[in-house]
Amino acid sequence: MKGITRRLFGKTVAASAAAVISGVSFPEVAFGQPQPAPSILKYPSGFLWGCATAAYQIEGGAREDGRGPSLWDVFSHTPGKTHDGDTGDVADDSYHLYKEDVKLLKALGVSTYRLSMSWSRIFPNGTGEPNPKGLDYYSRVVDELLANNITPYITLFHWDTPAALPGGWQSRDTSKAFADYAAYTTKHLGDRVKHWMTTNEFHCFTNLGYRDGQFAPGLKLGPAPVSQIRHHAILAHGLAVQAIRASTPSGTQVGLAENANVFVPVIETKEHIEAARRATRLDNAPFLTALMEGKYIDAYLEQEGANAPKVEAGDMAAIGSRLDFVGLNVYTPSFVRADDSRQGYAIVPFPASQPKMASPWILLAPECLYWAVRNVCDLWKPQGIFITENGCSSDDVINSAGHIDDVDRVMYLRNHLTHLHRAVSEGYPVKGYFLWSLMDNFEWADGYSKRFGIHYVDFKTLKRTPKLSAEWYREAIARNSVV
Ligand code: GBH
Repeated sequence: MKGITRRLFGKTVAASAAAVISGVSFPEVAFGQPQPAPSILKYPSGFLWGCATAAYQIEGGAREDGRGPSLWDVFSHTPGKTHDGDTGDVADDSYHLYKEDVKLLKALGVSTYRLSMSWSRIFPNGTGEPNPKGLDYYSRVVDELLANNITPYITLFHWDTPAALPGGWQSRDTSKAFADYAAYTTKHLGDRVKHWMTTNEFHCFTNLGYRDGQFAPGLKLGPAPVSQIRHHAILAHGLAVQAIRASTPSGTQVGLAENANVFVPVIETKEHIEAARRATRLDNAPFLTALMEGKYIDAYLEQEGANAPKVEAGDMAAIGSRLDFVGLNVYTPSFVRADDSRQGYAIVPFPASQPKMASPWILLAPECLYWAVRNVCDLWKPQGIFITENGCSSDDVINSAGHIDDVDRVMYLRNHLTHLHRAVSEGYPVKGYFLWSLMDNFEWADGYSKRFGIHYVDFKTLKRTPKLSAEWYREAIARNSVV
């Protein structure tokens, strides 16, 4: 403001603003007066609030009561694969401390909890003889949740493939073994558990595990085997949906948790909105699109050419099995614009200045929660949508008063829930929201270096401490509203 005093500057701005708004009438706002509660950001009654976790990330007890090793045990014990060689051997020790975790949930006031089960706890060899002690653990967790009025939503597979299965997802037999595991487990818990998710995030355990080598089992295979692996993964889902329906009472709800790529139109015009929809369909072609349409779309088959998956009779019908809900794990989107290329859209890269959370891949763009819902609903009209994961890492520190004031996580959550509210208020069938995560845990290849919890975990003592974000979430849940 060189050469212009602040007072003068203020006057200039006021004058030009007055010129711009002359002839336009604004509603009267009583500045400085207490405003009514923002009822506009209230969620509908019956909206389900929850938290999410995954077995290998929280349980520990890796060698207890007959649990067999999973590919993540093998991978994390291989030098150089995870941050500092961290493993899930102990993690949050929820295998022993689950009652404490249910208390945390209870204190938040959530009505639901999304957890996953370790396949190799229940079938130590992936197939064959079940291990009753494994199932028993989950039965106790379920009872503890129900006794506290918290509805369990269970994911059958969150990446911890039993290590004993030959070839892992390279083998079609793994899809069948998964369906058997799904049948057995849901048959035994189906009297109390009414909501099941087959798998979590196809991209991560297929592409990242077998193509990029970043996740277990750490392989770098070529395009043809990888597209076959992706096929086995969605086939496993489809066969499991059928197995669950055959093994559980009617009324049981079946879905999955998928990190479909989310596209946000650069500007909300018809052409860019259509571009976002096209991108959603094409970019998710091997996974969600195949599930929702019961086929691989032509553009994907063309793109894969000779590497396209080998599909057997009946596969696509199983893959396209009707779902009761689609769960979406949403963290960050891509921005997209319409163009005159063959595919009809172009991704607009993030500028270097796009804000990020503590993990470099979590670029902040809270519109993603609205567009995740809208793109999927406009394309495929699912019966119900859950946000099965949303949250962020933050560089949490315990201050001298012993508090963790994660105002950045609160910002992230508040903004995402504001955009989700828009989807709800426009009538999209969003039934609930699961915050990732209940507590800090084993963050896969990042080990314990990234914290996603709304409860802080001291990994030496395993003590859980609510962060500011936990207090905030409790308040939002109590008021059923963005706060
Ligand atoms: C979800 O994955 C998982 O379901 C959950 O288990 C996990 O804890 C949570 O999100 C937080 O990560 O390092 O740039 O190569 C989200 C999908 C896929 C995002 C792998 C991070 C690595 C990006 N993740 N990706 S990079």
